[in-house]
Amino acid sequence: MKTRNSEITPEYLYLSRREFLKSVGMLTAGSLLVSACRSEDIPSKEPEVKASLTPQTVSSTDELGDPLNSYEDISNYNNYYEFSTDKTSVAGLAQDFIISPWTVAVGGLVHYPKTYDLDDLMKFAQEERIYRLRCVEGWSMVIPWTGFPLAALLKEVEPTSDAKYVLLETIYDPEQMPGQNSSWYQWPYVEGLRLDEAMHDLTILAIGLYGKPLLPQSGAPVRLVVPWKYGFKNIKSIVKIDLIAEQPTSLWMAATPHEYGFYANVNPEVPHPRWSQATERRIGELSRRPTLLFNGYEEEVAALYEGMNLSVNF
Ligand SMILES: Nc1nc2c(c(=O)[nH]1)N[C@H]1C(S)=C(S)[C@@H](COP(=O)(O)O)O[C@H]1N2
Ligand SMILES: [Mo]
Repeated sequence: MKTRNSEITPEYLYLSRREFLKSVGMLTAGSLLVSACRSEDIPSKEPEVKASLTPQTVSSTDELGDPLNSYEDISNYNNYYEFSTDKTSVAGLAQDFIISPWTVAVGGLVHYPKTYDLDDLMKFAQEERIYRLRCVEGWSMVIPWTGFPLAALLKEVEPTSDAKYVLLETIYDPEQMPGQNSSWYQWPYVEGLRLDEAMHDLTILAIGLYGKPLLPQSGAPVRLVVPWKYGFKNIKSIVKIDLIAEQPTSLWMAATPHEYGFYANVNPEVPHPRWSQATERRIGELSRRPTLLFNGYEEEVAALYEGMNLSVNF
């Protein structure tokens, strides 16, 4: 039985999306779960129920002291071309997107291929990660995600020694996604990472933000977040993950290869062919701020690219 997002939410929420939205700001996601999952009932040492979203956002800034963007900004200014190329229209067009049932098929060059449903994904130990998201268009936001390292999932399926890259794919469903009827792009949306990038601790699969399950416009029910790369690498509504031997071609590389490359590491010194990447507009701020190499995660990720010419491998 298919369930519309705006009606009853998946088993893991035990609450309708409408009630849920009504409660936004009054209750935390943790307290909305069945009583057995209430955070105050969870023993301090070994949490009985791991399958709950982070109860609440504790910090109001990222590690650089930048304030979080508001839930409203994050949920109403979106790039999701399957629904619209107009950022402020995505939320409305995506509101009835069906996110349950949902599965993510993980296969290719792995020892133990597995199809994960949402309950399976919820069983990974969830963490809150406050990350900057820097879109290649020159704007950025600070977002408190809930999710788990992609590495945790990859370790379960055990990539073979031939696996060098990870290919991720968005759902293909033109009936629900009007943008997929456009022949400008080769649908479905696909993105890729080198295996070591995918295994990096900063790389997560997100299922929530601000302690609430993802809304469709944010890539529900599960999307990639890889914070040192341009926003387009952060593929939404994933149904398939394949371990492969060769570097894959993403939707954006296929569309405009001279503008978008595989690595897409945030780099203020490598301009887009049509604009500078030296500065960015933080949503909610008036003046532009300087863009940071690797989006401010240089210390964590620079070692992945030792010896590589970052201006060639854009
Ligand atoms: N499937 C899919 N994933 C996608 C996109 C898209 O159009 N389709 N847009 C990308 C771009 S360009 C950006 S900047 C981020 C935006 O994420 P947000 O809307 O949650 O801020 O999603 C990325 N993931
Ligand atoms: Mo983007």
